[in-house]
Amino acid sequence: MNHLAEFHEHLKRSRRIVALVGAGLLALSGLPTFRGTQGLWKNFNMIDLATPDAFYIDPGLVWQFYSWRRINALKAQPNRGHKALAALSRLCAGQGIQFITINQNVDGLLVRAGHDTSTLHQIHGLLFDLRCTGFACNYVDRDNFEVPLTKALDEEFEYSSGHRKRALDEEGHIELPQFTPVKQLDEAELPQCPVCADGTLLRPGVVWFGESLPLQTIDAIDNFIEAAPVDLVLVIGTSGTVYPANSYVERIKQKGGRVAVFNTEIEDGADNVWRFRGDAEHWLPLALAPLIGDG
Ligand code: BV8
Repeated sequence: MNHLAEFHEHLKRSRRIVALVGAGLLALSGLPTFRGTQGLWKNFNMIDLATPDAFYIDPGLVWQFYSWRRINALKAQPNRGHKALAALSRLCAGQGIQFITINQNVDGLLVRAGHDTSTLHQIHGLLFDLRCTGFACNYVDRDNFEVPLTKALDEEFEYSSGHRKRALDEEGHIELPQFTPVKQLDEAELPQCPVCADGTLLRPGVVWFGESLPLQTIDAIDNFIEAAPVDLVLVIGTSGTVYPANSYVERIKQKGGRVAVFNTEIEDGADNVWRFRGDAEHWLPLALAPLIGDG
């Protein structure tokens, strides 16, 4: 516990704090992470579906994937980890602490947990924004929570927690979810741009692999990190494999910032990183208690 006490002392002295959030914060809200056995949807690797090529090749498949993500994100509830981070975001301004959250997740749960939206950077976008795929069209439909978006996307893909406890087959291997054929949808059955009105498809307002991040978001984060040394970066539920999200921690460390990792899987290290091994939902309220209270 002196580990926690030492962290608390630093937290109380910190004037500039960054939180970097990944899919691990979603785990206890019942949403899948991108890697490990949970990173699958109907036997498709989620990473392979989060690409422009996948959408170009089979927009119906990708829209079914994102419809499943939308439905499950709306069903999920913010957990105690979301709420602790949101509470921190709301009190910082009043206590003269400069704070931002860099959120890799696209499910909207931090907003629903009450996070100050002026300090929340959705670097990979949001499932509930839709964008036109037309080259010259800049139509965007923000905060669209409609379910289903079209009749063809009405199937409820249940992501039951049972998926997590995969049965073992006779050789003791983890059984992958039974492959269930995905419906073949044609473009006429998918969300279309009301402005183009010529069948041009809408796409989820997220950043796919191989696409650049929103420039104004990148600039805002760069400005925050470059303006003055960051005292503390909270690295919450992320494998740190996705660029450029994974580059921020090193930049903060190099300027003297301290690092606290909240993850179920953390390697040991002889450095001065605080390691909170376990569920982010358990550790975040304890770690942030000196500022957000024990509520
Ligand atoms: C860009 C939106 C440049 C979509 C997402 C080859 C080598 C290296 C890099 C690249 C490469 N090829 C391409 C790249 C760059 C690429 C990249 O990083 N690829 C990776 C796969 C190697 N990056 C990009 O393409 C980015 N753009 O670089 O632009 C550019 C410039 C100009 C012009 C063109 C291009 C864009 C990346 C954005 C991808 N979109 N999301 C969607 O969500 O559908 S990222 C997606 O992955 C999610 O947002 C998710 O957050 C993220 C996965 O990372 P994590 O959040 O870390 O999740 P993960 O499952 O990996 O880990 C979960 C962690 O939680 C684990 O550590 C686990 O132990 C822990 N955990 C589990 N349970 C708990 C827990 N922790 C605490 N408590 C628990 N209960």
